[in-house]
Amino acid sequence: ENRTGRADNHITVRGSSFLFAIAAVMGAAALGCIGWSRTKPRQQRIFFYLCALINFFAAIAYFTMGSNLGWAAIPVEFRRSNPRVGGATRQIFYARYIDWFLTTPLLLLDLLLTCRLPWPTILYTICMNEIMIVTGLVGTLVATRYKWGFFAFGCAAFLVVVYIIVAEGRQYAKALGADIHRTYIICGVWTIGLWFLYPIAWGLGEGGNVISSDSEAVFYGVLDFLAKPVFSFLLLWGHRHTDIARLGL
Ligand code: RET
Repeated sequence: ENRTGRADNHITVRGSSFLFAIAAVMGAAALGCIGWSRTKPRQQRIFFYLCALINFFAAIAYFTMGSNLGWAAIPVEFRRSNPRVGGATRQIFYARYIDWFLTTPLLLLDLLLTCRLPWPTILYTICMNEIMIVTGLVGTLVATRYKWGFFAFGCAAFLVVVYIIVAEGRQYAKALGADIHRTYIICGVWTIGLWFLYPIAWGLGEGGNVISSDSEAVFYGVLDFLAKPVFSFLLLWGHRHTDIARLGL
């Protein structure tokens, strides 16, 4: 049973309520970032504004998905191991990817401005990240097994992003003193640990059709909660004594 009464794989009313709950949390987090920013002079607010935008974008994306909008019915490839009969479709929320396209670069900016990487490296990392998101979107909309080709390109781009955060960023952060270094390590470990779970959710849900749409919604929802509001708090708390001028901003 689901909102549209279709038999195909689609979130239920409870799944929809979960999405609305996440939307509310994201909205509250965005307001929290704005409120907190007002304790600082305007020149010192860049991280607050980035985090507010990340959570505001996500609130709108989750409102969209909770409202049962921003999705397409994509045919599920028939496999002997898959009990679903031919002609079945799966609900694919492309709205997620509009959110991720806008918010993952902002999350990376939060992290890479913290370690003061040179701008060409930041630009390169963000473009690799966009390759990852767009190939994930294309892959999820493709009905045939070629989807896994796009997934592989996305994973390759993701590994470049991971390398820059783990290897290059860490070197730069170390030069900025103990406080900034610690903030970078905490937020970097948090990011890498969580971001690795997204392709797993993709493979089990949108890609492989192994878990239900409701389970996928909860999987991504919990990840997004940890990767956006909780990340924002860790980063802004870590920067509470940072003079932004030290980061060349
Ligand atoms: C996809 C599929 C293609 C391969 C890879 C992926 C990774 C996605 C990631 C998404 C992160 C999203 C965040 C959202 C905001 O909170 C696109 C699933 C590697 C890492 C952090």
